[in-house]
Amino acid sequence: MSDQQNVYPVRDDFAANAWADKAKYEAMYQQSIDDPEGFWAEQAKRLDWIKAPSKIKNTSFARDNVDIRWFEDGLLNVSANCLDRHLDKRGDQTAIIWEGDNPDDSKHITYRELYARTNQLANALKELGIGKGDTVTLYMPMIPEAAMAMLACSRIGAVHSVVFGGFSPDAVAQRVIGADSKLVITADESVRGGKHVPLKENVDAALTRDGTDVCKNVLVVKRTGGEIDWKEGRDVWFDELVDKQSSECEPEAMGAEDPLFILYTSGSTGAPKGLKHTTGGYLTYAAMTHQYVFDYQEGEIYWCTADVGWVTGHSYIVYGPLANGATTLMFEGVPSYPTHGRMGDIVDKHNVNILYTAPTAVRALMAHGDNVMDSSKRDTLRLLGSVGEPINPEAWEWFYRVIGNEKCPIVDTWWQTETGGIMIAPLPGATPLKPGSATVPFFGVKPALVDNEGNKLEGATEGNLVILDAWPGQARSIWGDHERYVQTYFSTYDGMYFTGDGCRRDEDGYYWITGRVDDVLNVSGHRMGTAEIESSLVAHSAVAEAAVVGFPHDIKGQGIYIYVTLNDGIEATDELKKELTQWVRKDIGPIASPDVIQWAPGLPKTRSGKIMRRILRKIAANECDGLGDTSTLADPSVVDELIEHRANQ
Ligand code: 6R9
Repeated sequence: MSDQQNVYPVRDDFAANAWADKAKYEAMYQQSIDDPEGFWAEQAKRLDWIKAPSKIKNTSFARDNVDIRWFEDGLLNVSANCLDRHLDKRGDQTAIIWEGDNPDDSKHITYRELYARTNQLANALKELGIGKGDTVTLYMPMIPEAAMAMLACSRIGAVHSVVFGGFSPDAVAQRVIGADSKLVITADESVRGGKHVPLKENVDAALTRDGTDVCKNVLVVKRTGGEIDWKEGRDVWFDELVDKQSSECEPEAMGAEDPLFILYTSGSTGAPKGLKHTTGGYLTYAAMTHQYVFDYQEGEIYWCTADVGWVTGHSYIVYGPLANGATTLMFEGVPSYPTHGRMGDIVDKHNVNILYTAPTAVRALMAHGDNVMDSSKRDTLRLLGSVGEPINPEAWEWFYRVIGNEKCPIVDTWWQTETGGIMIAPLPGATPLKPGSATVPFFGVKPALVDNEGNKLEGATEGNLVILDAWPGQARSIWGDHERYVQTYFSTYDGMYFTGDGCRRDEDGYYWITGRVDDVLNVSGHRMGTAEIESSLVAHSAVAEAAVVGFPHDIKGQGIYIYVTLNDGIEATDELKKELTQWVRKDIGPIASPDVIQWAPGLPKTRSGKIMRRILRKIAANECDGLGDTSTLADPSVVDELIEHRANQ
């Protein structure tokens, strides 16, 4: 189908000036597969090592021995790679451009300033008793202090766990407990789209939960000056503690396989899992992908619109760009405030050259028509990027035409929290583009498609996307639960990393991600487990049972459709729907807000009691004709009932 459409050839100026043209991509890719040791030994030299690694790759995907190590005898420090080594050459260059929610608020922070403040903060962390191997939870707005906090942790060997600022107190509590965090760093409030979000209040609520007494201190950035409660002895003002510290802090020599951060993400079962990322391989991979995929050139202004609460913010706002000495833009607000032209206005204000954003943001703008960007020219843009979910060809074309003025290649980058960095994406000087395809694998990545039994499928075909061998950026484990890591990613198909995504490969070898094949939803690019939302709902006293599925949504990609069976004697009212919506928002966070709730007197189940989600997905998508075989259901009549009372979306 869609691969018959437009192909955008590589632009001549990119082929001539980019870090890689077609011949170079092919040669490097081949070498990375034939000789991963030699390839990655060379690439590791992009970092400053305290002790250079002599062992390069020591990895096993075998189900009974999943063990992944890169550069294991090397020593390095991440913050020194992102800061210290740039001081001589570009100390006065801007490292971070911060653009506030309010368009009148922005500032530039040079590498020298970022170095000094990060070191002060690192010393402050030490004063709070944080040292190598301790974990610190960050629950912060998109302000430079968030990047400083990540870097300061890495400087002293502490492990950060960033929790997205849109998550609820319960989610914060769960993650503080899961990571055993002695310290939370937050702000009084965050500001998004003119609205204040009470971060400190949420932390206060989180820390009343059982088990959170591991946390001894809360370090609070004053962002708005809004009123907050204060717990003497526990709470500390960021500026008060940091201002008085020395701006020199010796970087800790970390083993390449020491943990750098934990990042929680949703899976198909159970509570969110904390992926463990380590130091040397992660930084090598984040830096290399940032350079090649975005074709980052010295002095360019690079803007990734993600939040630091997600992996995209970790790898492509903070670590990749700063390791490369780039100027990275950090935006506090939302693309629709104060007007829908804001993204373009920011591009013009700061002369942005590279813009990396999400399909959901593109579709939201597209809904306002071609004139939505009229307040800006965007003629500094050179390259566009997309991440988080499949981009439909129509949104791709609009992104290309309206935002990029028909002159910027789009790199559609497929990757995951688990992969640490970009895995499948075009290189703008090497790869012809097909709208809707993430195209071809990055150096060192060996993708394959398998059927449900794990048989490898060749040629143009469709199947489950797996990766056959290790790459330096990949997560090493789930924090505190290696067995779950093995179960989740390596037990479905022995010897292969299973991504959870379905994928098609066309006759040119291009990969087209078709979406998750497990019970994970992707709503506006945010990953959510249906099981998480269901367990939240059944904790409500009115709910007997709940089933959650995704359905196609014009802007969000997927919306959340919920079937609820009420307890006997409970009346099904619109008020109750509102109450359940609030319940889920409060429990998980606003990103989990249901789009549709349908009352379901019964759910379609097999005779063994398994809910047939396939049928519920079809009904939610209004594809009631193609329900397939329902004869194995315990009570086929519930399906008719659900179709008849299908909720209007
Ligand atoms: C980086 C990030 C990962 C899931 C992934 C897939 C979807 C991400 C995509 C894409 C199609 C792309 N996904 N990028 N699907 N094309 N370019 O988003 O990480 O939050 O862990 O989500 O997102 O389904 O499995 P994460």
